Amino acid sequence: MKVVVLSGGVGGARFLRGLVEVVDPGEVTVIGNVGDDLEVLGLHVSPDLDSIVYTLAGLGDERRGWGRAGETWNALAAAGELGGETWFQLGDRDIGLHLVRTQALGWGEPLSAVTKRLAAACGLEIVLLPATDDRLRTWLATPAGDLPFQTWFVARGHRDDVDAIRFEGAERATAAPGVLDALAAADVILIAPSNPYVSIGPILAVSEIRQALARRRAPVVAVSPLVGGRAVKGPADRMLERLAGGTSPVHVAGCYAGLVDALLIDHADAWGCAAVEATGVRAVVTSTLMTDCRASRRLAETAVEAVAVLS
Ligand code: FO1
Repeated sequence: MKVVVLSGGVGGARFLRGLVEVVDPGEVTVIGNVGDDLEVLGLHVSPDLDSIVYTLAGLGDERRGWGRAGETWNALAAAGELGGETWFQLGDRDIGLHLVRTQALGWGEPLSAVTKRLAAACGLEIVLLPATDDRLRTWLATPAGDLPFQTWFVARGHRDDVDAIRFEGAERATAAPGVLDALAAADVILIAPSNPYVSIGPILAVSEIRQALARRRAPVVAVSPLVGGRAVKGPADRMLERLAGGTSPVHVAGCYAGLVDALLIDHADAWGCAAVEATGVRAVVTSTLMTDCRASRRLAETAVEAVAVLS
């Protein structure tokens, strides 16, 4: 069964870790968010792609959910002593990856090609594709002004309310090689339990990808990132409240209007099923909290099995 997953970073990576235990990883293609990418200390960082690589390779820091386990921070400390920026924490081992990527991009290799090499070098069996090779960056309009994604998320701890989201470069961006073919060949398309606005939003902002989903042949199953109307981690609940008017399952489904056939929601949100189903989207109630690998596997299994209730 060919499975395509649209994914952000930390939550998406945890979901994928379960998925590769229930389906053949060789049949899985992941389309990753690049709206969070940034240049820091001259290095090109792709946080969401890297969270996926590190998590699936067993190299990731479990507690943080980003970066590598057993990390040291000498290069960053030295940069700081020399007046360099340290607000975005790059560990020594992590920097190794960014050096390889930045050099390759510098000599003209597309992000998709270097991502393929990095994923293979880390032993990944899945295909990992950035949504686009073009420059696409997420910006947030806040009461404090327009902020680039990582300034809002990391430097300011996503404390600013978000009034609007903009994806710089999206209007010209085309899908990375392999993305549209994977979507066309998929037996099922999954949307990971990632933030619909800033993790999945940038992927859907690439019009070729949105159109491919709108005209899908395969069923699309999304997993809500909320449990009891609250985000497990990050600002998804606050964003939904402000931008969609609420944090119930139907507000999550509304972010994917016309693009999904089923939405997996947590038991704690089961009361919201009827409103979701009234929009023509099947609601499947399950445990969505990925507390450990077993929970991730069960969630992925339920997502894949949800296809059966759709046919
Ligand atoms: N998140 C933080 O909250 N603080 C950091 O200093 C930070 C550094 C960082 C370095 C590399 C990387 O791959 C991810 C990093 N993240 C950090 C996580 C990342 O910014 C976010 O989790 C994602 O962009 C949101 O999906």
